[in-house]
Amino acid sequence: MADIKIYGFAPSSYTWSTRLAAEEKGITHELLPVEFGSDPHKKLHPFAKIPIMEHGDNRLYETNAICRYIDEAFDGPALQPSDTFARAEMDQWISSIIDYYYDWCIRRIVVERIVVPSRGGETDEEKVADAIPHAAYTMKVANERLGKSDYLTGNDPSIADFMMVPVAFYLSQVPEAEKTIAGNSAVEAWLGRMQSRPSFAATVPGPPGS
Ligand SMILES: N[C@@H](CCC(=O)N[C@@H](CS)C(=O)NCC(=O)O)C(=O)O
Repeated sequence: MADIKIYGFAPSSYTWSTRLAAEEKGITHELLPVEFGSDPHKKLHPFAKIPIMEHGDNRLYETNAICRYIDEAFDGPALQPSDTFARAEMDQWISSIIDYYYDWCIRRIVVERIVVPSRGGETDEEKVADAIPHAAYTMKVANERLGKSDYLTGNDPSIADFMMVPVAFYLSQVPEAEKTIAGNSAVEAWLGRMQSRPSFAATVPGPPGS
């Protein structure tokens, strides 16, 4: 039996981050699907989102809460810095990823470019074009930080890095990469480091529909 259950779908950015955290911690997880918006789903998550984690009788939603729980409930490598400032910086990055990076890079570009067409819809080109300078700016900010250390909060990866991986990886896969992430050498080097970790190979989702 796996150490924890994660309800979600492999391509979901937030689900992916929790799976990365589990792999990095060295625990096993079982990925279980949900029927979006169904009563069983709402029983697991009152706002009908993914991911949701179960560990015995403990059930949690919200990616940051899940990643922290994984880190603190199990033995294994620390996924959070011990230094007070670095820990606060991790919180700063997690909030920024959820509030700014996810919105500009994922919701307005990647979802429009990859998810919408994969479901038979049409990309809102205006929405994508409007988002490009904002997404480029988010990458510039990350690039400045990653120019100072190998990871977002120092010399070891933390939950902030595991939450940034889906954003940066998906953005690097769309044509808008050229105008947003490309040329940010520190982000590109960081993404290369993150992609070379076994946790990435163990969790990277296939193309849409696979
Ligand atoms: N604040 C939540 C956000 C979760 C979220 O938005 N998940 C997306 C998938 S990556 C989702 O459930 N989307 C489906 C929807 O919005 O209906 C978290 O941190 O876990």
